Amino acid sequence: MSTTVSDVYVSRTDRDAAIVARQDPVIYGNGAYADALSGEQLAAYERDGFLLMRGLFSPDETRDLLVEVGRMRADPAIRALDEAVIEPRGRAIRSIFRVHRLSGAVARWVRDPRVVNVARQILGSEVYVHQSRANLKPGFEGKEFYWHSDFETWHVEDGMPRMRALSCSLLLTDNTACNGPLMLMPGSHQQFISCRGQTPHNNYQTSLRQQEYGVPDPVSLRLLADSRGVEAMMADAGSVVFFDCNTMHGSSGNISPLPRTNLFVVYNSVDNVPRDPQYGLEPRPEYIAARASRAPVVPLGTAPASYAVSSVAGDEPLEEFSCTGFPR
Ligand code: 6CS
Ligand code: FE
Repeated sequence: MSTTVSDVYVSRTDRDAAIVARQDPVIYGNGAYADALSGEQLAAYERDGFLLMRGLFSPDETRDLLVEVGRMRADPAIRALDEAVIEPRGRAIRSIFRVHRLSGAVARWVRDPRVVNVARQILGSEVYVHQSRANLKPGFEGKEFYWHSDFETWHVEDGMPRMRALSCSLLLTDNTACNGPLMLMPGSHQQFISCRGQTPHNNYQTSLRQQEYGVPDPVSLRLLADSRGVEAMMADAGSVVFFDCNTMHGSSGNISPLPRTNLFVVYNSVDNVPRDPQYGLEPRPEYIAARASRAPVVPLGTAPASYAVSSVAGDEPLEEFSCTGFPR
């Protein structure tokens, strides 16, 4: 007799929105799988669903990675790739995905023990990169990222089984009150908002520019916000925000003259490997959700001496990115 495993986190149906209590731990194991965070930091992450670590990377390291993102932004070969997502209105690049495969410096950053060991400790296992991206949010043009749970998308559209993944966001520019800082709802990771509306095929072709499915309803958002408010991650460049895959977050548009450029890596537990997407959806492309390349991230023994591109020669072999019309 075939048994169908009922989905704990049903979403994207024609049923009304609903709020479901989280059925997964936040910290896996007892936080002893790696030794990166203190007991106090772990407790804060478990309570809030995120942790801000100010000044985790030095100004030099942060500047070198910002220069590297700027190089990718200016490279016509990269702009021609699907990995480069354009703003919904205008021509500026909104995000560059799979940056850990397009840049040796970023390939090194995702292995930096200051970030990957936090993920290994919280997720209680070895981890691999489910997704990486640079959200550029350029001055004047950077549009908002409306409220959402990443897990809601990764569960429905990528088939990620459980809440055993997290995002690590390195602020490459100061995130201020004026340039659209990342905002999170403390405690929201403990509730899963089931969203109404069936996902169209190839949804990613619009959702990465402006999300229209998997958008939580205002009543549910109000309930989460009324519970413990909203916190804006206003911090200097070099700071890092770790946030749980289900923490409700978003950011306003950037009409300031200054960019708000953040580098993201999504670490998923090797014990939480995505299956098929739900509802018969086609798997999203590799540059958005890793399927072929799920090798566990091997932490560097120590933090690199520098992230200046000249210093990271000899890194992991980067996949030759295929693009028409430009030399490899
Ligand atoms: O669909 C995704 O995977 C992406 N969408 C959002 C709004 N955040 C996570 C991720 O970059
Ligand atoms: Fe997100």
